[in-house]
Amino acid sequence: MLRFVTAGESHGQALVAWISGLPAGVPVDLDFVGRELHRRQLGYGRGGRQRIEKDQADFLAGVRHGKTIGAPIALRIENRDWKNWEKALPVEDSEGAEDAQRRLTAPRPGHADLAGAQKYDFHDARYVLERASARETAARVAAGALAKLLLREFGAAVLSHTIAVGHARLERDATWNEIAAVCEDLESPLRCVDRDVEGRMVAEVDHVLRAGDSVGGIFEVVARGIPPGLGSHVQWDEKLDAKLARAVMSLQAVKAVEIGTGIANAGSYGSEVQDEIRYDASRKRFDRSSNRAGGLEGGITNGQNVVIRGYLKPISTLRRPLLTADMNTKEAVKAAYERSDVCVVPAGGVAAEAMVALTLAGAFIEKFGGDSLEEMRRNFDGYQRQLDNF
Ligand code: EPS
Repeated sequence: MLRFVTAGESHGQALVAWISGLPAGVPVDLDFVGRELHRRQLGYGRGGRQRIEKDQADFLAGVRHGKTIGAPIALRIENRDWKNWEKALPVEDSEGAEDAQRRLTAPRPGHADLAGAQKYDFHDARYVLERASARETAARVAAGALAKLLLREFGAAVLSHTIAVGHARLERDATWNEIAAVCEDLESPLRCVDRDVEGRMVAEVDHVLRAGDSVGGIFEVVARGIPPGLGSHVQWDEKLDAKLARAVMSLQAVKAVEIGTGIANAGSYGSEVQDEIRYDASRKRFDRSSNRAGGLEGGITNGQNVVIRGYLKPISTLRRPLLTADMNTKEAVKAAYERSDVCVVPAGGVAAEAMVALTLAGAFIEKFGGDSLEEMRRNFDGYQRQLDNF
């Protein structure tokens, strides 16, 4: 079973990820991991923090001579900003340390601040926001890069692009080649495949920057090369669409998840929604005339691209803050403002790629599992023969 967890506060020493269940023998391309981390840091509308950080994963365990060894993998991503926070977030308490604390007692509507403080009985949201921060997604992206490297061995890839920022929205489908090209283009401001639409997205970000506001949007993750038969229809917690929805929903600020064109489908007739089946004799594979199901039927992959969208609410930190109630005085005050991003849709997409890749890699391991990559490959090849002869 593929498992991973993270640790780390946004302004603590480092983020840490622990990943277990990858087979031995998966080549670990460190440049690829670094590039994935870099991609997550990009995007128009990010705050000043990205000029401080240059995320890099240091592998501490589980990778030797450039390959996984089947043992748990541990990695660490340094927070360069820590040096500015050592006094505010010291590990050991000391005389006078209280004065250096950067307390936050005016909880931001929409943030974990108040609910988290109540839950843990803190009268200051600092420890809550430090862990709730989307900085944590850097650790997920490093773990996700390992999942992508496993998927790559089986000819599968996971990418994403931006569908909407605020009111600016891409109203057409994007091809895989377009998505691949925009993912390659690290200069693209918002990773949208259409330059005109992207221009309108940039204008949305400019507008909120001026107004002291923030903006959300929609990203779409597409996984290609996924064989039919991953996941299962037999039990609720084995359904792969449910696992993917949970994985993407777990990302900070994601408030809705859509598989394929699920939202539009709910308002359409069956004949307009279902993807007709045909047989491609040259590939010896069944195929579809369209992919509104987003590659999943009954909780099982059907061999089409897996398509999953995440809907991000606007960031809850606002330069022109909303009203709130102080946690201690209970007085009506303006919500706290800290340096922040105003738009994170492209970064959210990269983090979602990682979550989708980890979920799909988990499904691959469940179906084709083995202790080594070669054992897994034998199982995969045997299944391909089963499909050839179906
Ligand atoms: C975040 C607030 C900002 C973001 C941060 C997430 O951090 P800071 O307060 O240090 O400027 O930049 O995201 C990252 C640091 C990152 O690498 O994604 C928040 O409150 O969630």
